Amino acid sequence: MGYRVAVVGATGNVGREMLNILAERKFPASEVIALASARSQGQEISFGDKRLKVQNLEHFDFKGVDFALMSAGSAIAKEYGEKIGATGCIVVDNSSFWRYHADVPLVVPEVNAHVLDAYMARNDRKNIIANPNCSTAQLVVALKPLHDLATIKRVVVATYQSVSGAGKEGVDELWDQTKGVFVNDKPEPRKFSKQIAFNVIPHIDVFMEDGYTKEEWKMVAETKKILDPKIKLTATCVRVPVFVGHSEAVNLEFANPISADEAREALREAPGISVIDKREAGGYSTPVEAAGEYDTYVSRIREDVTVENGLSLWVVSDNLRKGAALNTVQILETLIERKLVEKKAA
Ligand code: A2P
Ligand code: 11C
Repeated sequence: MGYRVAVVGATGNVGREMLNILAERKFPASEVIALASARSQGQEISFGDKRLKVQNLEHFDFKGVDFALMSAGSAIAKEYGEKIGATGCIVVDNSSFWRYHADVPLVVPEVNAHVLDAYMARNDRKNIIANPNCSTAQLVVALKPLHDLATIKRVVVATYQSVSGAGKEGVDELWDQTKGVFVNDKPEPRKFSKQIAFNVIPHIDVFMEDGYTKEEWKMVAETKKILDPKIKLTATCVRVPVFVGHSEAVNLEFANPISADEAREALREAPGISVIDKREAGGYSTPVEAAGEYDTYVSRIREDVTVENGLSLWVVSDNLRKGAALNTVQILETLIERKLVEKKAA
């Protein structure tokens, strides 16, 4: 017998990718259940070579379900997270709702899998584990081996984030506007605040009082929680007309000396990373190559001589995979590998 796994938000960009990844990685599931809103009830979606009929979350009973992978936004995470967890089902939630709760672990397995041991040993746990924001996940995967080597003091990052980060509506808007430009019938912005086709927008999520956006704030708070609270980080998050794959230009200041060669070597050895770094035309990664892949790609590794112990790099990953669905499935795999869960149906 395998595990019973429910995907909440199965019709969304990330939910569909969760189903793909469960199938691709042959997750040991005896049953996979697709859940979404009443709007999608009865719709059929693909899971490997099978079709699953979407069920309504509102009427679903989680008793006997081992894992709930949630990607249906913060409101659903708030309404259902604790209720599902109370049935004994382990919830891995991809929204931002639970991430900053002190008693909910925020996990990127390559970086802080160990926090799951302490969490799963607690009797008072909510059974909720949070998945980070996509732009943070790929960043901390790349930072971890460098932090271990020379201790990162400060990070300055500019992101180039694809429209799939904004869900199905974001993808549709780029597609419709791009086609519209050529027939002189450009739809008005809906999901984004300005035209996204053939443009870039320095605004993701809502504005905060200090002038940063919430997306930028998330990168600060989540890097501290996952990697090290002492790291200082400042971010500028930008939406670009790319369907899948977030890119990041990262500048780092370390406490100790580190050369580009040492950094490249450490990154090559680290889990979840591919180094693509030839100093020639095309010798770097872009979202087109990263889309559909598991790894975080690191390129353009070079010393920054304008600060003591400085490095610059370019980091690209599939935001729906490492940034969301893959990381979620890796959390389940880690729980199983570390023998932190038992099958309910066993
Ligand atoms: P639905 O397609 O039925 O609206 P995305 O982030 O790509 O926009 O996807 C959001 C996901 O969250 C979709 O699967 C969506 O289902 C789901 N969702 C939204 N609202 C609810 C709800 N009230 N109950 C269950 N699922 C929901
Ligand atoms: C984006 N990073 O690209 C966002 C999407 O907190 O999980 C994910 C938002 C989040 O728009």
